[in-house]
Amino acid sequence: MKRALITGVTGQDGAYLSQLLLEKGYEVHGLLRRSASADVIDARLRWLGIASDVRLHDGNLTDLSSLLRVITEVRPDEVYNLGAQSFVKSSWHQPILTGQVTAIGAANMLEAVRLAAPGARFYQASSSEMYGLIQEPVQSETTPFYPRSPYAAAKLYAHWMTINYRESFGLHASSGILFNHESPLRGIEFVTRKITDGVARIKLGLSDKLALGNLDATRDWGHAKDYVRAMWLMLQQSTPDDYVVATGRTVAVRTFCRLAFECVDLDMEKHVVVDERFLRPAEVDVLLGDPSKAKRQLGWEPHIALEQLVDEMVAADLTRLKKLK
Ligand code: NAP
Ligand code: F7E
Repeated sequence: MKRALITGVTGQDGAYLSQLLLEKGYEVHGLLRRSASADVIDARLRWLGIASDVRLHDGNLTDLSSLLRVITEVRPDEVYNLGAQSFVKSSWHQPILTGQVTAIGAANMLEAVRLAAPGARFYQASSSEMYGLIQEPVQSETTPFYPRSPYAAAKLYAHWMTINYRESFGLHASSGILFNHESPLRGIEFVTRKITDGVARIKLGLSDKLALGNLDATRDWGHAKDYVRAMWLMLQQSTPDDYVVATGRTVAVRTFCRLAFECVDLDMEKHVVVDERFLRPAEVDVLLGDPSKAKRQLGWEPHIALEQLVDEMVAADLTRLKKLK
């Protein structure tokens, strides 16, 4: 039985990846940072019905000693580094913390793997945010990076450290440059979930307005379930490498919003207001990924279309909120 260790196991991707690996017969271990809300921290794992199947270990990405202890205890075959301060907007409010967790945290994981489990395969959660002020209209593995936030700068450091550890120490370290991916388990602060939650509230009469920021930004949005499969495929290759994971279609926030309102037969124009508080100091206007390398080498392609994703998210938020009513 293969053993996997996942950092960020309580997040959106950590939950879906745990589910996928359990289905494949893995023993799944997760790093859990201490929280004052221990009773709700595993909500996503519970939502998927797998909380009791994932073995949780107390540790923190900023504490190398804890990572060394956990890796020594678990002796993983595969390590997925998904833990991060992942909200771009917060990275301007907490730039140093973002660097400590998202950048140095990845370096800590690479060091812990190099010292305690050098034969393990390593996955780094890189991000399309690294392209930032895009240098090519369609972004691939060869497109130059131009980070536009403390988050993106931190991810870029972690990305290059992953490549460096592969080249310097021969670690089987791969990095997935994942474009935005969403699901009913997406954090409520991200725009897609904020929209589907807002639409459900308006439909149920709990609210009348939805305040958003830049409606013109466009993103290449996929489903998290499809994207965790790409992570796993990367670690099944004999040679480590870097891959773009995307759908190849980009739509504006406004379009996502319109689709969500259409799911419940409402007109977004009557409910959406623009609030400057949700604008960013520097914006990433457009992202559009070219997943052809992942398709060619991993045999990966997305199965869930944007319209299906929006439907699923709106339906899940309606169900959640009806229970609270
Ligand atoms: P998420 O839902 O925000 O989850 C982040 C996870 O990191 C949570 O489990 C969080 O734990 C954990 N974490 C934060 N600080 C930590 C620390 N100091 N020590 C240990 N764990 C810590 O993110 P996601 O959407 O699943 O994304 C997974 C990864 O992919 C992240 O690295 C993200 O930056 C990256 N990524 C995401 C996307 C996307 O569109 N979703 C695209 C590209 C890359 P708590 O539950 O305790 O907060
Ligand atoms: O913003 C615009 C906002 O916060 C998307 C993370 O998973 O994907 C995510 O980062 C767009 C931006 O995600 C609101 O200005 C408008 O242009 O959902 P988001 P993100 O910043 O793209 C990447 C790939 C990651 O790696 C990150 O970890 O939507 N927008 N109005 C808004 N965004 C938010 N959050 N809230 C609004 O009200």
